[in-house]
Amino acid sequence: MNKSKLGLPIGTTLDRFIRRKEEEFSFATGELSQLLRDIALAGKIINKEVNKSGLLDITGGFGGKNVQGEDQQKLDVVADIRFTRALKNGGMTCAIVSEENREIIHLNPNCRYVVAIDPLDGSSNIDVNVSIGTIFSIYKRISPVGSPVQEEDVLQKGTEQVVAGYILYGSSTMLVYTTGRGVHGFTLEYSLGEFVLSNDNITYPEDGTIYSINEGNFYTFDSWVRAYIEECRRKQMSARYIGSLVADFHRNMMKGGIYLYPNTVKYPEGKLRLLYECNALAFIAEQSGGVATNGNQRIMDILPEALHQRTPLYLGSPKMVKKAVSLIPADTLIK
Ligand code: AHM
Ligand code: MG
Repeated sequence: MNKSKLGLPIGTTLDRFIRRKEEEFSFATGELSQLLRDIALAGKIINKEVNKSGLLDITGGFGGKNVQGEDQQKLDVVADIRFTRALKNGGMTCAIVSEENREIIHLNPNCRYVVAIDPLDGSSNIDVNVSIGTIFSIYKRISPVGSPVQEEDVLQKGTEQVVAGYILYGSSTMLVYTTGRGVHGFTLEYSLGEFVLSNDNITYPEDGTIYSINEGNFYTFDSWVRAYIEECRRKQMSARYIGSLVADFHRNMMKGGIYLYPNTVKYPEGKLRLLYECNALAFIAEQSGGVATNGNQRIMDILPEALHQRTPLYLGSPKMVKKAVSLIPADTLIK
């Protein structure tokens, strides 16, 4: 049998893997394991909807706007409902912060976990059969269990995450997560309807040859970003940009590369959201050997001030990120 580095066979179901690894959770009561299983279950349901989206009338605009003023896709809304329902019914979550909701969603105050989630990221790719993803972070609340959830419970630094992960709805569907002890990847085995271990202890290559950035914004970037891109071009690196953060991240983690979403004229604070997009990927990157920074601060050290706060993001192989941020002029304060 093909054994993984952890001694568990490749093909072990996520369920069994979580049970075997329960001792990894610092406060192993089984609640976190259940919560992770709830997310996986909702992911399988979303996966079904994503797969048949061309057949049903669920692609395209919903007609509404999310809190960022962006058009909501029907599948964005569907995914938000599915995850909220799964977390509510699972009974382990006291509150959710979601890209699709302006305010905190309060669930059972007798629970101790807060979930920050982007239910369906890369929404501009939904209609065109291109990879999309779900991103999630789990935090332990600070205020006492049983009391109403406070802002301080959700505005925690990324360093406080107890679990982070993503689901990639790509050429195959994968769930990748970390509890702070390595990064493990599970592929959805369709005939079983189960996520099974396919990539354990994933290692982010120290260096790489892929750079991922929306180069259409070239002239709106700071000069140091333009200089970095020009260097990538001179070195004939590969430009790869899907426009779905999870897919771009996953490829770069597997092959070695850098993802950049700098501040631009349109997005002076950067586009990506700290709580439910950047922190989870930063945790996974660091756990696998990568780096995540906003240019002058480690992403996970940023103390969030608002639920939907944005940040510039430079994420990837340590050597590449180090090179990129070394070009930032000392007197430039990047937000
Ligand atoms: P979304 O949450 O509205 O889907 O936006 C986030 C997405 C990321 O997945 C992706 O990396 C980025 O926005 C792409 O932005 P752009 O189209 O400006 O390059
Ligand atoms: Mg998003």
